[in-house]
Amino acid sequence: MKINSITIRRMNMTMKHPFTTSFGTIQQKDFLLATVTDADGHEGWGESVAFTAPWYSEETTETTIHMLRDFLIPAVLGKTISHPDEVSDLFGHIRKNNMAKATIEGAIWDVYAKHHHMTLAAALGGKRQRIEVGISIGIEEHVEDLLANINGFIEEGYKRIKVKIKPGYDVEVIRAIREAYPDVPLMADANSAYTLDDVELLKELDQFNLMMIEQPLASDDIIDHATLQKQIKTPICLDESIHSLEDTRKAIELGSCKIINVKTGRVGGLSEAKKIHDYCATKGIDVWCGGMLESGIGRAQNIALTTLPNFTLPGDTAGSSRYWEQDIITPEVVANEGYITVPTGDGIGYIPNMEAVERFTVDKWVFL
Ligand code: OSB
Ligand code: MG
Repeated sequence: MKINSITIRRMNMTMKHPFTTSFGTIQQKDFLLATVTDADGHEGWGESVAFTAPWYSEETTETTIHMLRDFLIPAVLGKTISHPDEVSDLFGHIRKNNMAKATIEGAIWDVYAKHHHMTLAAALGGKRQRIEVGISIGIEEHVEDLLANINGFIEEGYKRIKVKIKPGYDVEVIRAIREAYPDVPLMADANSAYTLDDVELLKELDQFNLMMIEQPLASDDIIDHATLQKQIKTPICLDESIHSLEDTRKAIELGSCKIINVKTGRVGGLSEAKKIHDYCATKGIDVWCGGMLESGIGRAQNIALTTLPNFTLPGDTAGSSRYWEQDIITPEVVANEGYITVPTGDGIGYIPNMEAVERFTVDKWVFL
């Protein structure tokens, strides 16, 4: 399969509702789409999950443009590859910048699957025909608004609720949710907002039977998380700290977590995500697929990844309507009673809605 052309689009889409985490609020999504074509005219799509500002990780929309234009696209354009796993070798001389790498690698996986007339899910080795998903709910200034949001999503059929916490918005908020919903599968994501000085407070969360607490401590830490895990019953799930299979191995060996949130962008692509999935399966560590408020293209990739067998816990891939008035794929992603049906068309299985894609495009570069 020869990589014939790559198109990068800078997109600007407005989310229906602002989404607030401990690191800030996002409503305007400024991100990139990559389209890769092979010599037979198959077209694969990928999405960059970097945000405008380096809040979640060090990458931004601007750094991904720089990396793609000056390093990553030149490394693959015109090359012939037989399998997407080879892309990481072509990128081998480029350190980190995982979200930029995953943008191209995801598009190459999609072309590869289309080239072989199979679904991306099947190309990855996934077998599920539907995946179980939960919902990630942002911080609200008033707990009544949070409870109203939770209620709305439970009525829509979502069965696992994730809420964001931060210092000053934690134990009492979780207590209020548990009083209203004693049995709902519930978890909390701190996005690195605490330190080991907060151990007593984090221990208080043990009483609420949470499925897990996601990334309580520093975004680059696996040592303090191991110390914390020894002192709390709630399983720790790592998100920000895990960038590779090697990070995963070290975190598991240290006892830093019992669960891993796999995000393709954070780990540099679907091939690395699959390796992490496979390794965790051998270690009895559950994984689930995280989200980055993606458009339908990134969501489609997440759905395909989640068909792998060790994605045993519901992910954050909610339906399109949770984020957008109009998504950029046809059909849109629909979550029904907490399940998404895996599409059966070739590649990502959803068709980019070019009218919508063009409408949200603010810049475009074609590399031949
Ligand atoms: O930490 O998982 C996270 C959104 C933006 C940045 C980081 C995170 C999130 C989410 C939302 O939790 C996931 C989604 O709905 O796509
Ligand atoms: Mg997270």
